[in-house]
Amino acid sequence: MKNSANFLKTLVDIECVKFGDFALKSGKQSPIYIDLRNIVSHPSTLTDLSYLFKDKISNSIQRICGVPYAALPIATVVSIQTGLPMIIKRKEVKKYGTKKIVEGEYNVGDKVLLIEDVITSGESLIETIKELESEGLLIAQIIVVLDREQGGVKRLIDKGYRVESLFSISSLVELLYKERKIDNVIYRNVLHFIQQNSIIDSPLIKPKKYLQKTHSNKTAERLLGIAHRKKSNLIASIDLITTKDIIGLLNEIGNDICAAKLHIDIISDFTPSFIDELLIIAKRFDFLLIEDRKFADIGNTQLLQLSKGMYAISSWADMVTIHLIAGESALKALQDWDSEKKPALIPVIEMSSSGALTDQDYIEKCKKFMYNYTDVIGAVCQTAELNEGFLKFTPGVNLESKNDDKGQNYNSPKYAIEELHSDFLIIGRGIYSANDPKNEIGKYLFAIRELDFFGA
Ligand code: 5BU
Repeated sequence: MKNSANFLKTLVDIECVKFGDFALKSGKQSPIYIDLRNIVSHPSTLTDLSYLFKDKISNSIQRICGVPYAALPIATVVSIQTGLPMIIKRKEVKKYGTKKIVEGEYNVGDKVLLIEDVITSGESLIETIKELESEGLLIAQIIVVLDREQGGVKRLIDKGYRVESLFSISSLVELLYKERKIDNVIYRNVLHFIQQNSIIDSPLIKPKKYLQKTHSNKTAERLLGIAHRKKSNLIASIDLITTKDIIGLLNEIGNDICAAKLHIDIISDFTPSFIDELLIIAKRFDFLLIEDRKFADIGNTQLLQLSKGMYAISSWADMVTIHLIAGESALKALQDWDSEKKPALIPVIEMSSSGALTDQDYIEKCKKFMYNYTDVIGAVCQTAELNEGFLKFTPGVNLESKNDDKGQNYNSPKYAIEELHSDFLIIGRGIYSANDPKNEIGKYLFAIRELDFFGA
């Protein structure tokens, strides 16, 4: 049996760890490359690795499972070394026969050790955990071979799991440096890279330039402040039709959003007390409220719709959407309204639906006058570029980017931010229709943080 130092040196020898200048999928350059899959061709190294696992395994473990595919051989060897039976989680459910997702023998309630080769964001582990848990298995322990130190371990610990790693990238390079396998330039480069790329809670995260927008409108300022604090420019569109579902979802994802957007008139069991509940939750989780009413009438009617009726929108909404179809006079009426409680205005100047009539000509007409009104903080749009300081809100965002069958067009968060230069992403079904909205919103947060949206 070899010790940890020898094991790590062997990883370099068998090219599971390489140093140089590598292009990552994200487009970034990395001074270190890690791929433990090659280990299967080196049975003695695989055996050494299984010894490193042995001491760490809790006595209560009843089953071992590896995250497919890379960790499957590792789990197999650990199973042989420890005598603990293994189960396999399939990557895809079989289309015929048993349609099982988990192969092997197990009982509901069995305590499972989950093994992963490398952890970055923790995404594939979370996916596996979800599926094992839905089979009634308990994830009692998670051991990963190498932690890239980019937030994945913390994310899982925050979710309440017991997670350990055999090595972290910094412990790996420290050891290799001590053993003179790498020089101090590589050593420093890798440490610098880890610091720069830590996704979650990095003390190095700086606000991105266009979120440093200062805005004279108080509501815009508050929205920007929340987005900075939470490192989230996500606005959840809560298009649910019962108050219970809305409150339930906001309790789940409230920490991850800077604002919630509602269509108050689709709620089937609305009572004014729902607004009280909504305001308490918004305060507790620190997010703002947008009513997506899309006012589109003459000034006088808009004012009545905004402030009267059972929804009394202006009494609770921080922002409202409006169409500018009625022209400047209707916008002026809202601006001139003298009221203590007045939502900020977000004109819709371009829509996400197929065949929308909001063409370039319309957009330009809107832009001609909307900037003159201090209640206007930005606009809902897709491709339109806004004047400096105005906030761009973009709906039609979905990680799956598959359009729906009712004319909605979707872009990925990456596209919305990098190509459309959106400041705030509005996501509806992508989050509220997910089986696990909390987990799903984590993917959106990961996507935007990976883009350096809030990074240096
Ligand atoms: P979705 O489930 O992510 O497709 O929901 C999008 C939300 O944004 C939904 O409430 C729409 O009413 C809203 N929306 C939009 O999709 N496209 C637009 O151009 C405008 C609003 Br304006």
